[in-house]
Amino acid sequence: MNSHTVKTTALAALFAVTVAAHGGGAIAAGAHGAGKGHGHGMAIGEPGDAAKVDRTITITMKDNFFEPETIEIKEGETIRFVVANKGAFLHEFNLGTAAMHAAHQKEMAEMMEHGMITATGIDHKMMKMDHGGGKMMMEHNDPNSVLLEPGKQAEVIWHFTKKVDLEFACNVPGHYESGMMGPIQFKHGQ
Ligand SMILES: [Cu+2]
Repeated sequence: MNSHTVKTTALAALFAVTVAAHGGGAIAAGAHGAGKGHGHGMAIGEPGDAAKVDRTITITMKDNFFEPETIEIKEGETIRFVVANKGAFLHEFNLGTAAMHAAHQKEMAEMMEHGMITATGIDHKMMKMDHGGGKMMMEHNDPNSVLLEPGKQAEVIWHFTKKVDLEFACNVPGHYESGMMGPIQFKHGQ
């Protein structure tokens, strides 16, 4: 299977989820939490090893923006992002390409439509609920992202294996559009 086939399959899966959601029936998105099979094939790097962290970067999320506004890293670095939501709304810190964020924004809009998330919180029961057919709702636990309620803090450890056009972004509906995103700039040298 080449990468084009993989992408197509993932898109088809995403489409199937959207259709199922609108049909009010079961939502099947089993691959959502696995990272692999989610369409991006981890081309953006890989989950980092906590024992190999090079640096820690503190990220503050407010309504609706990030501090800092840009992130600088070096190719090959493993970064521990300590992410704190100091706003009044639900926010996400997500590492990905612009295309990944666009796809994820559609998923989050579906999640909001179904009450799994609200403007200010996460319905953990809805997130884990079995909606029939033995399929679980998409649980929001990709290793390249964290979704945080107001006042919460969490870490994302990421190994940036190679230079690629990346953004950090919040894909809670409306936030990316209002500027809650920034570039990840790769710097040369050690
Ligand atoms: Cu946000």
